[in-house]
Amino acid sequence: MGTFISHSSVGLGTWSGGLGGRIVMKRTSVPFAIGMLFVALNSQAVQAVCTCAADVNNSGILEFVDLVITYDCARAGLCAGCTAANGCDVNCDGTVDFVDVGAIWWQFVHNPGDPCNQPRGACTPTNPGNAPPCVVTYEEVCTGQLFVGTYYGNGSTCQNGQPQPSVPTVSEWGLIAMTLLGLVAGATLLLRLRRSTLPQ
Ligand SMILES: [Ca+2]
Ligand SMILES: [Ca+2]
Repeated sequence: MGTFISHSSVGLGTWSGGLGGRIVMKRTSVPFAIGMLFVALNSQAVQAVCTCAADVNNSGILEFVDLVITYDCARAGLCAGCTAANGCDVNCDGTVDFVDVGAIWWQFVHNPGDPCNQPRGACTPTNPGNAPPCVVTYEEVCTGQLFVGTYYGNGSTCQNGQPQPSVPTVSEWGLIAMTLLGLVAGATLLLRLRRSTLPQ
């Protein structure tokens, strides 16, 4: 089988070989490769910045109608009013949902902290009348005057219109398992000590 030799156009080194090929990296190209990696990572970091822009109708000010427009987009896909650069996807996660509504509300009432990164969970709204039976949003938005709903805890979700409790993460399961193992080990040790101190 013939040998294919390729020269990288960005100077990252030379790859040679057919199926049994090997990578040959010139020593002088290593710092350049590291530099390119930093450039790539930095450009990704710049792209990842989200301004959490709540002026979804691009009117120049944050107003209650921004909230209504985003609510209608999340509820019924009525998104014609979302004329900002990111539309109504305020938190830039690729979807328009009630967390975006929460992020607007957070700014509308001048709450401190990052409006796009607050804990969220399932909520069963009672207001407005056309609200879905279960939405995922921030607790304050859920229980406040916007949704006047019941909040089911951070990390809870909605499935088929019903709130679902939060499931512990892998690390939380690990902590639970370690605690149980520690309790069992402690009880075993106590039992052995008791037996050893009993008169024979
Ligand atoms: Ca606006
Ligand atoms: Ca979003």
